[in-house]
Amino acid sequence: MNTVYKIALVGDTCVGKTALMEKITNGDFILHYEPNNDAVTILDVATNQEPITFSIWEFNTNSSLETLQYFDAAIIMTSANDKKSFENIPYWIRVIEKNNSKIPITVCINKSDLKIQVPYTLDKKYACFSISTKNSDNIRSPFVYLAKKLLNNTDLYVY
Ligand SMILES: Nc1nc2c(ncn2[C@@H]2O[C@H](COP(=O)(O)OP(=O)(O)O)[C@@H](O)[C@H]2O)c(=O)[nH]1
Ligand SMILES: [Mg+2]
Repeated sequence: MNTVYKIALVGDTCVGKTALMEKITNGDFILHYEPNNDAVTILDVATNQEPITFSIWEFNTNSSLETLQYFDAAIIMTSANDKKSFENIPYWIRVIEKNNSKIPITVCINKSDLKIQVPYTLDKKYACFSISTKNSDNIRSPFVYLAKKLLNNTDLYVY
């Protein structure tokens, strides 16, 4: 059995968390907005070290933040056209680190297809990826980064 790593996908509403999960599981891109309850997506990742499984939990406004203590990693998502979603990055970092100080965190700036740049300076210790779920641009990168971190192997190759 693959080792399963639990990943928390957090961020403001409407940044594209569900859209990314849908894209990953079946390649569809949802155009309309549907608020959803916690949803879990399973992603099997083949690597040159060992196959692993990510169990990705999308957090919404009702999610218990204390459950973050049971996670192995976190993705904070923002949206390129939503200034507030950037202003909330420090809040998410605080909440994650309060509950689980050691897990790897990555920031994902979604909707890069909109060609908008919100000026924001992120602490260098957090990896940051600009992605477009809509165009599938760079959507593997946060997961490859987390796989490398979790398997503690910077040379890890993800197929
Ligand atoms: N232009 C653009 N729109 C996106 C992208 N990803 C998601 N959206 C749109 O953003 C809205 C909110 O997406 P959703 O996944 O429901 O957000 P969530 O609340 O974070 O789960 C939807 O209308 C999506 O179609 C993207 O990469 N580019
Ligand atoms: Mg959602």
